Amino acid sequence: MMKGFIFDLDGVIVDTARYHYLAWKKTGEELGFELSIEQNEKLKGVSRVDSLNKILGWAGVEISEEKFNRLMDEKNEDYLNYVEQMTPADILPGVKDFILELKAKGLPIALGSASKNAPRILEKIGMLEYFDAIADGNSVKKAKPDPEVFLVAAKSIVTAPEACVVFEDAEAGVEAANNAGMISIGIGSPDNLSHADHVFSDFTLITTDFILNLQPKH
Ligand code: B16
Ligand code: MG
Repeated sequence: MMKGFIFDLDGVIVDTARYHYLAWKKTGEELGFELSIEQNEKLKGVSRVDSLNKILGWAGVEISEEKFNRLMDEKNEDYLNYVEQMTPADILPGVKDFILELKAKGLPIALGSASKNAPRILEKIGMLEYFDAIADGNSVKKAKPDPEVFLVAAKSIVTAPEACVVFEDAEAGVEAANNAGMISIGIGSPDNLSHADHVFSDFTLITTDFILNLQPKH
């Protein structure tokens, strides 16, 4: 039986990708570059530093370290202004009930997110207290697809990686879960998440019985 459950944040619990997009688009404009929705897709699950490096690469622009840091700070300020407007209505379909069902069975829940703003977002949507542990951009050095964030999460809930299930919407996140030896459940379209062990379009289609009865990979 699976014993530990790790949730990515953006794209799994809430859709903050549109806020990241609006904020990065403004950064792009300062660089004389228009960020497309397709390019924004490639920033999902990617850390803040790596996201700006990708944007600079697409824009074909080189900047000083000082400007780099200023653009990152400004982007985060804009992003946090959107986050401040978030409410429990922003929770994605089915995920809250799914987590509550696992909690009712006494099973541990952890967050495994690249975001440094994860606790604030969980607070705004009223879900912070549901998590037994939070592994996020503040607690790890290596970005997904490195398994570090999920291994830290599993350790925090004292559960062996093989007994953990990860819910992820990004390709790099699915790879990170696979690299950690965990079961990967993709949330979204099978077209982008072909390496996930199972893919569902949202949590209204997933039962806790199905998840609990999955077999460890090794
Ligand atoms: P921040 P996740 C990721 O969240 C986002 O998908 C990604 O677009 C963002 O750049 C990253 O968090 C860092 O976020 O700027 O708030 O630290 O999907 O890993 O929950
Ligand atoms: Mg995500």
